[in-house]
Amino acid sequence: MSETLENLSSETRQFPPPAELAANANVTAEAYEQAGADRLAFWATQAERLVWAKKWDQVLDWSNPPFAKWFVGGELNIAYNCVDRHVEAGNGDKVAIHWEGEPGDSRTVTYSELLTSVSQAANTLTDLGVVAGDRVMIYLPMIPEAAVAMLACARIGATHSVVFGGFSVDALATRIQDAAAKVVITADGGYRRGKPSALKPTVDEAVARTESIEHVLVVRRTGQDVAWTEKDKWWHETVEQAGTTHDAQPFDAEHPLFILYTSGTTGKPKGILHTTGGYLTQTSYTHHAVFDLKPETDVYWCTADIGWVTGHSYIVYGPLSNGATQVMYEGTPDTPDRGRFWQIVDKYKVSILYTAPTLIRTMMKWGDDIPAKYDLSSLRVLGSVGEPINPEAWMWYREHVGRERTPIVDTWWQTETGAIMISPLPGVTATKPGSAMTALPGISSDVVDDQAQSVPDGGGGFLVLREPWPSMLRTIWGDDKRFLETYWSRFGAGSGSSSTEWIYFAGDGAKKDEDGALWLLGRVDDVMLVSGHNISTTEVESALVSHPSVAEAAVVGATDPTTGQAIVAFTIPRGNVETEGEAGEALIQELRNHVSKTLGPIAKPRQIMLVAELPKTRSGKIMRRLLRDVAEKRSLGDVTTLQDSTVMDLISSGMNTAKSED
Ligand code: 6R9
Repeated sequence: MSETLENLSSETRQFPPPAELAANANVTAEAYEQAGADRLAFWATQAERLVWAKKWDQVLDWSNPPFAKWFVGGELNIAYNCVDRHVEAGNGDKVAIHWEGEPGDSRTVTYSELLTSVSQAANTLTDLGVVAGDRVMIYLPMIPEAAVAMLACARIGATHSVVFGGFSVDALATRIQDAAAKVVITADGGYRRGKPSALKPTVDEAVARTESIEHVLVVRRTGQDVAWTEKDKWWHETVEQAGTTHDAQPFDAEHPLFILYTSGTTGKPKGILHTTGGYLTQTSYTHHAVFDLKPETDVYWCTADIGWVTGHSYIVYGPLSNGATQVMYEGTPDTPDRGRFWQIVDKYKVSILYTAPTLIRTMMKWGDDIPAKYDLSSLRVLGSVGEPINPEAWMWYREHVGRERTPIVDTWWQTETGAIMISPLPGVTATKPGSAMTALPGISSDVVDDQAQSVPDGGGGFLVLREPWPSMLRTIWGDDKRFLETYWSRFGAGSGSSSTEWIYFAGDGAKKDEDGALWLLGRVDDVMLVSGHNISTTEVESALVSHPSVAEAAVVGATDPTTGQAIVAFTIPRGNVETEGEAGEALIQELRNHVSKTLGPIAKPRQIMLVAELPKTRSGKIMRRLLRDVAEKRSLGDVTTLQDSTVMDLISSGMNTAKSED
């Protein structure tokens, strides 16, 4: 029993899908039945969304688990599916990308123009000696060239590896080395927080430190000065001068499409490898199903960076394979002011918005009056991804952005899963604030105890996937053993048990509520063991965020002489809340009591710190590991993936002067 997670919170609010959306939904409840009756036939039907140069012989080869092959024998070209076929269908003049630069400049890219650019970039890469199977690093700001570069690689069968613009020399060099990449595509810089922010110097240093790079292609975005080496070529002097047609060749369904590095908890980053046919099938289907995309009328906007898997699957491959019109934004949400996101929604009449809980909580902190100033009536579906969304953040999103009309899809997935796995369907599911609800059709997820037994409704434990899925990672680049150990060795056949079932363990904790709906509870590494109870960070954080004075909270377990671990909370107050002196002390006491009342005395934080910011990764995930270091007064571990390194100095100095509560 002590191995499963406590279920402390309960939620009774529920929102049925809007009638009109349900009546016209792309996907209905029937999909669950079809997939339930024959999962592989269901995925074969979804694969028909794509154009295949050669049809597959077998949907799934799972004879050598955990190494899956999907659509065996099939051949297709990804770029053809994302670009050419829409032009051939007569939609060349349709806008693919409404691009908005941070300083307010903008560009419109139609599908025909995208085809020209992708063809030119494919021709240039070929001229530079890049052939199918080679690796190309992409280190770019959020500009249309980022999508063009990815599609050009896919078009010629080169494997791309995108690294967040703004990652350090170290992070970039390690990734170049691990992938043994031949070319880097970068820019002079990009705009962030109202200023040009250089990228090229990082590339120069990383290239100098590594052996494999032969050429560096440089997009001119900011016009800032750059140092030049004999490996460098301007994008506008090569790609933009290259031949405008390119004949796309088909590749095997299992041809490597991209490597995306995730930091992992320790040591060397893991190169997550995705391949062609299964990946595009599932990203295309889920984008159509989960967002109910109507390509003729919708304007879709995913606010992610392309350096995150969300940018790969739901800016580039999913939306473009579906012929969507989308918005792409270069900069930060508070440049020139805190209304920027809503101004963009209003300007382009965005109808589907996909963003992250970190942004929603930031907007909550900034105040309700900001979105209230804009016309957001074009919105019809809202999505969330990246972290558990606290019920109160969900309600805020519904009320102040969706204006109580639009459904919210909370989508759970990972770099490793490649595409959305658990989510409501906007025309089918009655949603509960804070719950990702159920696995999508064709996906089998479960919550199990440490013996791999399904927990009953009302119970918590480990989130696992019981059947392979089309967009699953195929391995860790160059390290099959680590792939097996990291994802397949905790439960089932890969754990050395007598089971023959291969079970993928995602690293997340979850619970099933009384109705069987799924609630994600954060990474199991973050679970706190307090007086023999396994308490999830998410539940305590959500209890804090449910207090009207709190915008955001991060909770960690710190060693405690009496309880084993004690709960330490870092809390960001909402904009209008008084936190100085006695008011701050009183708020802290009130918050401790609030958590105790909401979840029970076992979850009462020992200590609460009021802070202005939390340490986050570039994709907005809270780095609890660093907060644990602070709470236990250790020196900080690896900070290379931290978005803003000054945040930790502020929090640490606050911690050293704070006194412990009882
Ligand atoms: C797409 C993405 C994966 C981890 C995942 C989980 C967390 C993502 C979530 C969520 C709760 C959601 N996560 N979506 N937790 N609810 N809707 O984020 O990929 O960057 O690899 O992170 O993010 O912990 O395991 P990635």
